[in-house]
Amino acid sequence: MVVSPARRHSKDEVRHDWSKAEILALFALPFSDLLFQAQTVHRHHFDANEIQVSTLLSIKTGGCPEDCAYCPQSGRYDTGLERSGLMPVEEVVAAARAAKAKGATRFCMGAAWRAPRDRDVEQVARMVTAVKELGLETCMTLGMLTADQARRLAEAGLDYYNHNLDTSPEYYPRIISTRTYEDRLRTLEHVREAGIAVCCGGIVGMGEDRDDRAGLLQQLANLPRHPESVPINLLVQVEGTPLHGSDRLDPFEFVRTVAVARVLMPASRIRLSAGRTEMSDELQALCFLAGANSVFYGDRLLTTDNPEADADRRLFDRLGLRIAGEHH
Ligand code: SAM
Ligand code: DTB
Ligand code: SF4
Repeated sequence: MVVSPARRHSKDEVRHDWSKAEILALFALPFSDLLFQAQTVHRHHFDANEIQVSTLLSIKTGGCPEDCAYCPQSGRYDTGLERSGLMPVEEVVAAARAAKAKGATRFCMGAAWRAPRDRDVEQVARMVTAVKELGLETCMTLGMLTADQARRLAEAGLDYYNHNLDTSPEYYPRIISTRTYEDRLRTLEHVREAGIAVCCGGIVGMGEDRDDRAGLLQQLANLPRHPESVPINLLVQVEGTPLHGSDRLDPFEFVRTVAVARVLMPASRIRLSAGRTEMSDELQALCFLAGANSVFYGDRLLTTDNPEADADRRLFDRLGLRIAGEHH
């Protein structure tokens, strides 16, 4: 097919050269115009009435050496969280089986590590293989990975790796001092090179400004390939963490962030992630209208609450949303 110059700028285009000014201009659109644009892009790339659901499990909880200011699992803050060591494979499989029975199609396992040791990777590789045997997609989030570790997980059959950029490069030093933005980008490269799909997003509501939200989305959208999955987390404020008591984000600004993510990364799954227990059904519906087409499903995130699966089912029914991969 001959590609005309006009077509190069059509709705199909997936760009990697977004400027900050362009992104801020999207944020500044009248709310209805931004949602219309996001919904148009969304419908061009996806079935707008279908939602992907992933269930999370914390396979190693608390006592993390890192100082991420939002995180209840950092060993540096007293959040009253009970620590636990790496879960036995059988327990992980039992949780995955239960998630599958509730309708999840992807199972995401998270560990409170700065980075896994090689022998940890061997142990989690066994979990990946066992969970896959149940017919679920697998995802892990374990901190920084070397190229070899990423390859090892790919060999075990890992489908997705979650590693977030969290915020803009400028705001980042206010949130984490124990690892750099560059470290994160390097792990993402290792995951890509190993052929594992990338799940990468961030957190809003950490006291950052719109420029930082635009800066985070710019980093994500200008990666050599867009992450297949982009979690947008609203900070869950946990007592004892430095960010507890941060100013709440205007809910419409949250919806705008989702909509801009949809426009910038048209073919990626945008996941409405942490923070849903604080959101009304109506606000979540606005997020779906803005292009979010994935959620965490099940009554726990890693250590904090998420809406009950049954409540989500009712919400999806009321909105006419179908769960991706589920038989109807
Ligand atoms: N330790 C690994 C790491 O940081 O890469 C994996 C687990 S870590 C808990 C996964 C992600 O959860 C973080 O990158 C962060 O984006 C998100 N997260 C952690 N605490 C959060 C909170 N209180 N509210 C919203 N998102 C949070
Ligand atoms: C992501 O972006 N959000 C999830 C998942 N990736 C691992 C984690 C949210 C954690 C919220 C705080 C907690 O439950 O500990
Ligand atoms: Fe540790 Fe991950 Fe929490 Fe940071 S976000 S403190 S690395 S568990």
